[in-house]
Parts: sequence; structure tokens; C-alpha cells
Amino acid sequence: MAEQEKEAALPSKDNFSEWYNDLLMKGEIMDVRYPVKGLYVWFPFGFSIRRNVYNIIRKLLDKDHQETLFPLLIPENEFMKEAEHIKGFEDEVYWVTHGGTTPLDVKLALRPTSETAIYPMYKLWIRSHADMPLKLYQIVNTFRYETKHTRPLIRLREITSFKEAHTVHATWEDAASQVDEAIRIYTEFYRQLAVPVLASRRPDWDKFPGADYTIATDALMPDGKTLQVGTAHHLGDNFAKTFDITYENTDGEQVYAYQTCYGISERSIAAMISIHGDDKGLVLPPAIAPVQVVIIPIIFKESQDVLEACENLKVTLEEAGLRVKMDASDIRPGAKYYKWEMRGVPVRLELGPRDLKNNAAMLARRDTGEKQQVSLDTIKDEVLSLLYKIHEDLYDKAKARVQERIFECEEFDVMKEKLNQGIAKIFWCGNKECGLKLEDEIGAGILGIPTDQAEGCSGKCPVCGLDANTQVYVARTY
Ligand code: P5A
Ligand code: ZN
Repeated sequence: MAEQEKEAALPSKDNFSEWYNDLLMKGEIMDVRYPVKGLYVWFPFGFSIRRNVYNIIRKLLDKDHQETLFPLLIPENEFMKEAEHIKGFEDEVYWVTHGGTTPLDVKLALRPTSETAIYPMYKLWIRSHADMPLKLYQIVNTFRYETKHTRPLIRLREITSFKEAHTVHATWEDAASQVDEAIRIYTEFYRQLAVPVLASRRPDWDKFPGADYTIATDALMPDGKTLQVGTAHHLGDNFAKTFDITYENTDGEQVYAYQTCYGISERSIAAMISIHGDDKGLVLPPAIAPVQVVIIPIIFKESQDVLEACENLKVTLEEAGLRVKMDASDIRPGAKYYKWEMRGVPVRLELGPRDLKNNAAMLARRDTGEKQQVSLDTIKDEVLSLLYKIHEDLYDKAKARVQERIFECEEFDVMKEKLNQGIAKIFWCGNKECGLKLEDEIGAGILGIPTDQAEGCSGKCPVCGLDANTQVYVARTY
């Protein structure tokens, strides 16, 4: 490796934290040097990854949701209406207290999430049965004065890419089905990022402030910790009562509506790049990659033929709908490989005079490093089917890794040891004390009850030894 490249190389992914921070800069995702703690800047390359990711969630939601946009500022009196919600967020809210030098009559909260911005309007919009179900979403920035360790894309004080959906239904059961539907949408969204997620029902002490219950999706990060990458909350009629969201039922009575909300953030991107990336940099699923194919002409002297063939190849692939880059810049091929590997380009094509004579190009896969010769006659179809295969392989590999690292445990000490590698699946007696003891003694928490839990199984809670018939995931979390 040339000196210059060595200097620029990433630390090994085994040192996950350092690797991650370095990757954000060298992979041109985020600049972490912005002078406010917990706030970061999207590089244009990272922003185009973000665009591709958020187009996927938009497409999934647009089938039966509508996109909207509410104000960032929430008046204190609205924010302070729902008691549980206030308790959950009061330590995290940024307040706007002045307009210029004049103190405001009513303080304004920067939304930490938008329930209290949206629901006063829902009161005005919901009149009858016919107005439901109402399913809106917005993609906005939200602000949370996080006191835990902040990390780019993972724990932000300005969440730049908060996708929040808010739905209203006539019955509790309809709202419950919507929560399940939200989890199906998120699971499919993550499938399209080649990220396997585990869905589980959070224990009561960990549910969203103001909710009846919360179902969350978690991703397993390379260091064995889990990252909560999406949540769906059944709000019951708790907010409807607070914000007076009612409709006239068939008997002509005014009754409260039932609500749900569900959200994801740029944590989705954190999980995706962390799970697939390697020591050479980003490994992006083809659907996400801003550049899907890079073409590198191998030129020795003046070789107009090679350049022309590369141009033609680029056009052919672009006509097939692919995002293609030709790198004919002045730097050495090795340095170009390094550069595009760092940026996660799924397929690299090299074409030199000898390849051209054979009517072929050399193809290299970013995810496996495998190389093969492909004929220029069939290259379009080969690249298209390979991109599809790369996606499936990334998902299968990640899925296998998660399955390998879920450990069914009965003994406390075994569980403790396994939590260094991944997720423990244990029987839980249902007592909060046992859940909290896990946090105190081993810094791990109950994620929740898997949504695909089989009925009728039983075992012993490793914390207290009592009989239990509920299994839960336990993990160290971000
Ligand atoms: C659901 C949408 C809510 O706020 N209100 C509207 C509900 N839920 S939540 O669980 O609090 O947040 C939803 C998801 O956002 C991510 N998230 C964060 N991402 C980055 N930085 C943060 N500080 C942060 N806080 C929450 C999580 O993935 C969470 O599941
Ligand atoms: Zn117990």
C-alpha cells in the first residue's frame, strides 16, 4: 500500500467505535466538526444516501398515508397538556423564550416529537367516522437535549431526519392493527436496506410517554449492542382525551378516537452502514448506493479506444436505469479502487486495452471482493442480476449473523457472558425488579417480548429463578 493510502486507511472494524467515527468522515457521510454538541453536518455524498433511504420509506408509506408538514414550534400550553408525555420529555426540550430581545408571552418548545403540534389540529379535522382512518406522516428535524453520550446518526440533539407518522382510528382494535402494520412497514423498509430487525413489545417502563404500549424494532450492531431503529406506539385514547379528539358515532354520541404514532430516524442509516461496512469502508446495498457502478479505464499511453469503450459502457448501463460513474481522473488505478471502495460502490468495472481486445471487462464485487471477466455483449444483464444478488447476499449474511448471536440462556452467568457477543433470549417472570436488576448488575436491559413469540413455552427466570412463561430479548443497547 502506498504511504498516502495507509495514512487514509480505516482502523479495523474490530474497534467498532473508532472505525465508525472514521468511516463517517472518510466515507463522506457526516462532518462531525460542527461546533455544537450533538449536531452534525451531512456531506453531499451522505445526503444522497439519505435521499435514497428516505425515498424507500416514502414509497412504502405513500400507499395509504399522506405526507404533511407541521410547524417546528409548539406553544408551552399545548406541550404541557399530556401529563405522561411531559414527564417523558421535559428534561429534553429546548425552549425558545425570546423574540429578539422581547420575552415571549408564551414560551415555544422546539418539537422533540410532534404529538402536541399535530393533535390540536386533529381535534379540528376529525368530525365523523368518515374522517378516519387518518394517516399522515412528516419527515422533519426534531430536537432533544439528550444527556446520554451523543453520537453521529445514533444519538443526536438535532435529529435531522425524523420520519413520524400519526394515525387516528375509530376503535382501539383498529389502532392496534395499525401498530402491527407499522411494524410490517418498518420490517420491509429495513429489508430494503438489507438490515434484519427484531420486533418486540417493550416492557411497560420503557414504553413511549403517553402510550398504552410500544412495539420496537432493533438492529444488532457489530459490537454486539442493539440499536433501536424504529418504534410504533398504541396511544389508546390518552391523547384524544387530552386534546379532545372526538367523532360522532352511529348513535349520535361524541366519543374519543384512538391513535397511533410511529417513527424512525437516521439511525436507520447508522445501522445500515455499520452492519455492512468493512475495513475498506462503506458497503452499500445497490438500491441505496449513490453510485452503483464505477467504471475505471486502464490507460497506459494515449488509448482513445479504451476511453470510448468505457463511455459506451457507461451509456449502456445508464440506459438500464443504473447510477454510473466513470473515473478517468489522473490518479493511479489503485488509488481509484481505494476511493470507490471507501464509498461503498457495489460494482467496479475495469477496462484496459487487453480487455477491449477480448471484448470484455473485469468486474469486481465490493461486498465479497470477487473478480470475474464479463463479456461486453452481456454485461448489462450480468450487472443487473449481480446487483440484485448483492442485495440478497448482504441481507442473508446479516440475517445469519443475527441468528448466530441470539443465545437462549437459563443461567445468569451464562447470560452475562453471552451478552458480550450479542442478544440473550431468556424467560422472564414479569417482575420489573428483575428487569432493573439486569440494568444495574450487567448494564443490559430487556428489549421486549418478541412479536413472533410461540405460545405455551415455559422456563425459569435467570434473575430470580421463578417459573416464567414469557420469553424476552435482553441486550446491551445504544
Ligand atoms: C413516534 C413518532 C416517537 O417519538 N412520536 C412520533 C413517537 N418515538 S421515539 O421512540 O421517541 O422515536 C422514534 C425513533 O427515533 C429514533 N430516535 C433517535 N434517533 C437519533 N437520535 C436521537 N436522539 C433519537 N431519539 C429517538 C429511534 O430510532 C426511535 O425509535
Ligand atoms: Zn424474575
